[in-house]
Amino acid sequence: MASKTFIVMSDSHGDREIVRDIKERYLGKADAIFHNGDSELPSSDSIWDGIYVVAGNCDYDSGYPNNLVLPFSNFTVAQTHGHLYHINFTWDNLIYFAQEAAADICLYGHLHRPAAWQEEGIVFINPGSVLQPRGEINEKLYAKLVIDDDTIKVTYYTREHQLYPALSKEFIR
Ligand SMILES: [Mn+2]
Repeated sequence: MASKTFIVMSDSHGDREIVRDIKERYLGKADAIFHNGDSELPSSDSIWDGIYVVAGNCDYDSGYPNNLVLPFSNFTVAQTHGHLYHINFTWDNLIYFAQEAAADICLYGHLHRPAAWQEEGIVFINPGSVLQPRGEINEKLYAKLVIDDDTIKVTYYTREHQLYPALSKEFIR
C-alpha cells in the first residue's frame, strides 16, 4: 500500500489557535489528523471537521466519544485520552483496550509527555502536549506518523513546525 501520514496532537487545554494552525497546515495533505483530548473546546466547534477527537478528563462537553477505533486499509487505530485506563498508574488497561480493539496503533495523551513504544505488537504513541509539556522534555510538541507495509516512523514537531529530532523512532510492524 502507499504509505499513510498521520498528524497527532493532544492536550491543547483551551489553545484553539494551535489546533487551528496545525489543522490548516496539514488538512488535505496528511491522511488523517487526530486530537487525543483535553482540548477544552466545545464538541460542536467547526474546528473538528476533519479531525478525529476524543474526550479528555478536562472536557466536560459530553459530545466527545471516549474512544475511537478506526479501521484503515490494512491497519487499525485505537484512540483514547488515557485517564479512563488510569495510565498514571499502570499501562495494563490501555494495552487491554488496544488489544480488544485489535489495534495496530494506539494514540493517547493525558500525561503531557511525548512517548512512542511497542508492546504486544502494538505501537503506542503519545504526541505530548502542544501547550503544557511535563517531564524532562520541556517542549510543546505534536507528532507525525508515517505508516507503510513494514514500518511505523514517528517524528515530533514543535509548535513552530520544526522537527524535534531527538525523539524520532522507527518501529517494525
Ligand atoms: Mn491534559
